[in-house]
Formats: sequence, C-alpha cells, structure tokens
Amino acid sequence: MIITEREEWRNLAAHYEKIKHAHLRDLFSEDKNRTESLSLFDEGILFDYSKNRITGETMKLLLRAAEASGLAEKIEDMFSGKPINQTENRAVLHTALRNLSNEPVFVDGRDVMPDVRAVLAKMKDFSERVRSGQWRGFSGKPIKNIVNIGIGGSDLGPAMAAEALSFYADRKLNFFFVSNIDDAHIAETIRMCAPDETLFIIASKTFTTQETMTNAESAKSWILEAAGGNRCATASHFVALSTNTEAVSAFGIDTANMFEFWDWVGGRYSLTSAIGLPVMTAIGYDNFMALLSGFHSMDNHFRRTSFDKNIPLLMGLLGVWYNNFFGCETHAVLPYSQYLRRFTAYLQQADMESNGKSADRNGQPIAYQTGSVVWGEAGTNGQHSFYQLIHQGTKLIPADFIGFVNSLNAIGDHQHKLMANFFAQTQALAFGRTGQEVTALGTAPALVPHKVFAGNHPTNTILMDKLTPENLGRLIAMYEHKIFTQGVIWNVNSFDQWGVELGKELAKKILSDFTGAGADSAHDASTKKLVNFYRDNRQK
Ligand code: G6Q
Repeated sequence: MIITEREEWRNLAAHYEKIKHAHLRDLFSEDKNRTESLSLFDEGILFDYSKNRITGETMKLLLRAAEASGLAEKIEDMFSGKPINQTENRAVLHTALRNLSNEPVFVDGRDVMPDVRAVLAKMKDFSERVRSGQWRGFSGKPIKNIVNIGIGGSDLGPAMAAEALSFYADRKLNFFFVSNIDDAHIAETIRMCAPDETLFIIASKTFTTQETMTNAESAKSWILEAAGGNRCATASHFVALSTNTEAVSAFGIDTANMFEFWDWVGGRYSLTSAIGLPVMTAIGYDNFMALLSGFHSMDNHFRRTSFDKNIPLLMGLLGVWYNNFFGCETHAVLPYSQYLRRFTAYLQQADMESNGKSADRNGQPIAYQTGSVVWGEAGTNGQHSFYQLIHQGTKLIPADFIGFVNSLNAIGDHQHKLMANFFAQTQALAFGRTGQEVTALGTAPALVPHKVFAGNHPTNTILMDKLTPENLGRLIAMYEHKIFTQGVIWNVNSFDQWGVELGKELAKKILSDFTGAGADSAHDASTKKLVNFYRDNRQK
C-alpha cells in the first residue's frame, strides 16, 4: 500500500494539523521533562532532539509509521545480504566491510568475510611500505606525495575522511584528491609534486569512469615522461582500487597492486572498502581499524537497538516529519569542526543520490516528497554567511548541529568560544526573541520588526567527546542508516543512481560533435547554438 494511504500516515497528518503552530517556547515551558524524554546518550553521542517541533505523541506516531513500513525486516535484509538493490540485483553490504565480529556474512551462499579480511591485510602491507619509506619511486626516492584519482563515491568519502582525520596523519606525506575532469585539477596538483616522489591511487569501482580514466592517463603520461619513457615506472607509481581486474591490467597496473572490492559495495558507501586506502595510508592501520570499529559499533546499534532509542532511525523519522508534513525542502548539516569541513559535501552525495528518487521500489511514480536537499558548512563560518536566512528568512530549515566537547589542539580558549557559539545558535533558533523582548531592550520602535526572531526553528544536537577515528566512523554510519531508514519509509531503492546516466550518455555524443562536422542536427536549437559557439571560438 502507498505510504500516504496508510492509517499511520493519516494519523500523522491529523496530528500535524493539531501541532503545526505549537511553539518550542511553549512546548518547553509546558513540559519540564522534555529534554530528558527527547534526548538520549548512546554510542558516545549525546543526541538531543528536544528542540524539534514534536511532542511525545509525534514520536509515537512516527515510530508506528516506521513499524508499519516493515523497517525491522528491511534492516535484517540489508545486514544479511539479500539483494535489496533490486534494480541492479545486488546485495548492499557495506556493513560487512567493517564487520569486526566473527560472524560470517553470506552473499549467494558464500561467506564474504575472508575476502574482506584479505584485502584489509593487503592494504595494511601497502600502507606500511609507503609510510616507512620502503616503497620507492623510479629514481629510488621514497614516496612523499599520494594523489588519489577518483570521483563521486571514489573521492568524496576518502577526501572527507582524510581531512577529518588529518590530526592523526603522517606529516611526512602529502595527500591530494583529484576528481574533476577540468584539467586545472590535475595540473595544479602535479605542479606541487615531484614525479619521482609521487604515487597515484586510481580509485574506480568500474575503471571506466570518464573523469577518472582521463586524469589517470594524464598522470601516466606525466610519470612516463619524467621517467624517460621507462614503462616500468608505472608499476612503482600506480596502484588501483577497483572491481575490474581486466581494465586495471589493460591500463598497465600490475594486479598485485590492485586492491579489490565487490559489486555489493555501492560507490557512496565504499569508504570502508579498499577505497579507504589513502585514508589508511595517511593515518596508519591501527587508526583505520579504529575508524572501522566506530562504523561497526553504530551498525550494531542500528541493527539491535529498539526503535525508540535508535539514533539514526529517530533522525530519519524527524527528517520525514519535516519533509512530508511541514513541507521543508532542505536540511542543513552544520558541523562545528574545521576538520569536518567536507562532511556536508560528502553527505550530499550519500543522501541525495540515495533518496533523490521519484519512482518507488515497484517502479510506480511517487506522489509525495522524497530526499531533501542537504547543504551546510562548518561552523562558525556559516554563521557569518547564510544563518541569517535560517533565523529570519521565510523558509523553515531543520538543521543538525554536530559538535565535540574536547578539541584536538587545545589552543587558548578557541574551543570554549566555538562551543559557546554552537549552543547559542540552537538556543536562538528555537526560542528566538519576541517583539516585547526587543522593545524592552530599548530598541527604537521602527527597528523592532527587524530585530524580532520568530524562533521555532528545529534542530538536532549531536554532541561527542572528540573527533577520534572511532567517533568519525560512528558519525558516518549514523547518517548512512538515517538515509536507509528514510529510503524504507519512502519505499525507494536507496542504492541505485540511474539519474546520473543520461548526462553521461549525452556528453559522449556532444564530445564527438567537437571533432566532426559540427553540432549534430538532431540536437535541440539551444544546444546546437551553444556547441557551435564553442567550436567557433576555440583557439586554433
Ligand atoms: C556512487 C555512484 C558514483 C560513483 C562514481 C565513480 O554511489 O555510483 O558516485 O562512485 O561515478 O564511479 P567509479 O568508482 O566506478 O569510477
């Protein structure tokens, strides 16, 4: 049955009509126990969701809707390797990549855990050889620069995690992430590197992606030219992370230097597979295993904790509440950590590529809202930029505030000031400042309307001890499972991404227009004019 036709959904809609104007100021003053009942501490996370436009009744109704969607069974289907990505007929088993228990995980009757462990051991060996200086470039010098070439799921996760955990990184090594096909990306990167001290990690599940293969070929030419055409240089300057052995060999990479993963690992869920190799090389094997253990621990929490105490599940339900009942189009993710500068960009892919769907699992068009627009920026920078619109604009934008009690650097009173801002923002968003309060401050009457803050802007507060590899793992897995929860409720396949295909196909056609007689007459008039303008204005 379509979710919006279910009784649980109708109950939520009726409840929404009752409480849609309730103000957080009143909800807090009416219920002294509110923060206790609408917050929990687990997995090293203080999750405070009391500053949401909900009551205990809202949560009850949302939890019922979750039960009615078959979520419990779907969670088990994912963890046990059922082919839940049905449009590609694949299991979805990123959780097996960080399964640190002794439990086997079966795909088509075969335990995948021995393969997972073998790749981790191979990654350990490689990362230790590079970190110790044992791995040498063509001139005999140790490696100093590591350039990951990949895009989408083969870039955003490791780029985000390498930056997030840079405090733990080996400072002798420099890490770069090249993704864009714009030649500025590879050009500006290699300008900073000496070829004989540079190792390229070519990260591509398919090993056919246009951007990655184009950048990889340019990197190969650069190395070969520097090595005086010595083709053996490819072996000491390139390794591959892929599922495609044949294409890796054809590129010239020895398959002994290929780190394998499998079709049951989706690109945007692949950070804990071989795709994490640059991260392991940066922070070392032990720290990487701590990252995996954080993921594993949150996986267990999601799989085994009752719905009403399940952090990712509750986050998913709150997102549904704003998306489908309040009509919110966007969701802000605001980490108060410079190390998490790229976290929201990473989440944009994880969330929007997973749940930006308008056909349900049975191929039927969907008549309700699915995935939100995810956006944000590290605090406090965002406060001096777009927070104005969240506070006083006309849109309702639910937000997650992510913060840490302890800083890794402990310089002066930076941390106190950072966190004072963190708490102040959620307070201001929830409670605002009334006209009366503004007037009482002696404000000139003409200015009062400009200085009023309506408040009633919902936030989740996610507070952890400090940014350790383990806590980062928990945080990422928490969002992965939030996305899963919402995908189940909206009845979409969160694990395919057909929406990326059409653009790729058309770009191939247009590329051939550049070398042929001119723009294909089958193009629409606008595209034809643009393509011809481009051709005519190229420098000869
Ligand atoms: C992620 C998507 C996509 C993919 C890239 C790179 O879930 O599938 O972002 O990761 O297109 O693909 P390759 O790793 O195959 O180069």
